[in-house]
Amino acid sequence: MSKFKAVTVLSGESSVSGTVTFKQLSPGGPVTVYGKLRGLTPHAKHGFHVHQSGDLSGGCISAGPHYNPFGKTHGAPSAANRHVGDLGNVDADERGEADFVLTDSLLSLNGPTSIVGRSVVVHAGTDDLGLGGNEESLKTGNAGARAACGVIGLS
Ligand SMILES: [Cu+2]
Ligand SMILES: [Zn+2]
Repeated sequence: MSKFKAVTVLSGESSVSGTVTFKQLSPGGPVTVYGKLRGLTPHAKHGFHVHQSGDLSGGCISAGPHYNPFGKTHGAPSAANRHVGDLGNVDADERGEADFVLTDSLLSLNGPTSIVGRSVVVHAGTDDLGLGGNEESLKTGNAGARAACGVIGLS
């Protein structure tokens, strides 16, 4: 059986940092995402996405747009119309920390739409999941500044 594992270490021009681990037990199977983040705004939801590029040479902005190999509009992880990179929001607790596990069926760590070598971005604001009623909502979810980012590397 093939297993795929990848890790991202996040940092940026903010207090936000942490690690995100991805595991996929079979080539076409779902990906489980384990995250531990700190330095977030307490009791806030923060947009959480896979962005297209693993080039962070100019900071998190260099990661480009949400990873979108199928040319869809932005949406919730559960929506039919979503970017592959759309993982919704993470919930920060009263200490500004988020410790979460989620499973996603569109992400892959292998094949033509692999996310390995791309980036994870955590935003300062909340992702409106494409329901904001304006053009930007269908591109970025209006999640605001890029608080921290990191490249997804094979583990
Ligand atoms: Cu993002
Ligand atoms: Zn998106």
